[in-house]
Amino acid sequence: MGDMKRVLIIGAGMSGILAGLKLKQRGNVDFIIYEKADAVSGTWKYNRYPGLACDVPAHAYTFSFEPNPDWSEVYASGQEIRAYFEGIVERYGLTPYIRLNSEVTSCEWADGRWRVTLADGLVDHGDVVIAASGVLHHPNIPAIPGLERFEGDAFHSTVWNDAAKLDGARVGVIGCGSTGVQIVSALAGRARSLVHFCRTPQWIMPICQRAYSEEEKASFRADPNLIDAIRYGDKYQGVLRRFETAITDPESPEMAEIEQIVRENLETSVQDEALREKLRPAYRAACKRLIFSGDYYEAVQQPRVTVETGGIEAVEPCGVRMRDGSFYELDTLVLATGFAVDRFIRPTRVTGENGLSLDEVWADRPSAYRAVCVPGFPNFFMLNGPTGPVGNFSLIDVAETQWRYIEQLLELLLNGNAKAVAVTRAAAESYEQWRAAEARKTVFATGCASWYLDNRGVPNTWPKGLPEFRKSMANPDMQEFALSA
Ligand code: NA7
Repeated sequence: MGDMKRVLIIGAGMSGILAGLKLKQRGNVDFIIYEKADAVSGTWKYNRYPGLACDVPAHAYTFSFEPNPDWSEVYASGQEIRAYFEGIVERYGLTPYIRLNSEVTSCEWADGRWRVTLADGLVDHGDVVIAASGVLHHPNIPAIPGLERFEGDAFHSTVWNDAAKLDGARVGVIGCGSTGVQIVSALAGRARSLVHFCRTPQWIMPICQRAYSEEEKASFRADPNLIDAIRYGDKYQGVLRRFETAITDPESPEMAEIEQIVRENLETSVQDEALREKLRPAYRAACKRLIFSGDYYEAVQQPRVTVETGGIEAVEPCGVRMRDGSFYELDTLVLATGFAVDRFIRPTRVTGENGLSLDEVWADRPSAYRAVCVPGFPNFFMLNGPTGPVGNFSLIDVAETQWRYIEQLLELLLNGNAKAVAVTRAAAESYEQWRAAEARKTVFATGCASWYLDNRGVPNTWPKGLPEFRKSMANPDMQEFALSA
């Protein structure tokens, strides 16, 4: 008694909720979750665009310990995922531990503890900081000349403008990552005209989206093994294994199989030859994050939809001017232009030992030992931090694996066996050398631009599959950590 440790969690998205509920279950630890937004569930709270869904099957994009028999479709909508996380917060009694509208502006390691400051001036102290601030959070607003002079509504996909004209309007969508593809698929039947500005076309993996029937849901409820059979059964695991082999060995038969599926999808789904050639990517499948969609090709073949692969010259007050001089008059312009992917917890100022700031450590690019910790930053752990697995995997799975690893280090602190734990510089450097060398061999590095690549063009990702990830994260190697009593 009297020596209860305090853990400060940053972010009440999926990862922060996970950390909170695990600490609550452990008991005998004081913790709080600071959340910048006015509601929980992170990316699923911010993103509200039409067509938003997770491209990992719903029963696999679920906490392993909280299966959900009620998912209404094979691929859950963003709204339903948000409700799932809100339900978890409720059921685990986490609400009293979450402080909303609380942006953390700085974290400083001083006198063996973390001093955390919030935008509203509040100062808190804790023994441990868990940064669960998300991967794709800060919008990338493209530097297109004239954007600010557009007279209609122009907005990034993460700050959806509910007042914007869509139905019966002339809509443009810039960007054809997963976000742009989902938005275009959803708006195709609604807009008077829809232009998809698609600078670099994408390979599309077909999926079969469908609703679960009431009978199916009842059977999931009655027998959770049926849910496990979807998540852990041969079908989904087979798809995952094929993908993992393909990304780590671009010359494998598995990669050839994926290439054949996406090529066939293009050939058989798009009737018009000119459109088909426009939509044909000039790089390898899965080099950019594969897009999973069952309705995009159908959407772009609708009569009022145009795919524009030319370069944008400028945005003018009434629309978009192309480099070839052509002009699209628009009422609404959606920027599905992705994220500033090198930010992670920043702009929060994080200062570790000897006044070393995370900005200095990450001056070249963000990196982290096993994606969870940084040398010089004791008792500071990240969930879904830099260099973690990001390619078409369930980030819930990833966060759970990382949590089991972090938990073992945390336990040393919580039970008083150590006051501080930090990864050594040597361990972090040798890990990063191995990781970057392996990452160069993945399909992500075969010659396309994507948000996976760092500023050297090296994928900033875990370079293997999930089974290897779980194995490598099973137990911390304590020789790689420095403990202080
Ligand atoms: P992505 O996958 O980073 O896609 C961004 C898209 O925006 C991509 O098509 C870009 O084209 C395009 N883009 C960015 N800037 C411009 C400019 N200036 N002009 C034209 N086009 C531009 O982001 P998403 O939000 O779709 O998806 C991110 C992740 O969220 C996704 O992978 C899932 O993990 C969930 P480019 O390819 O660079 O030519």
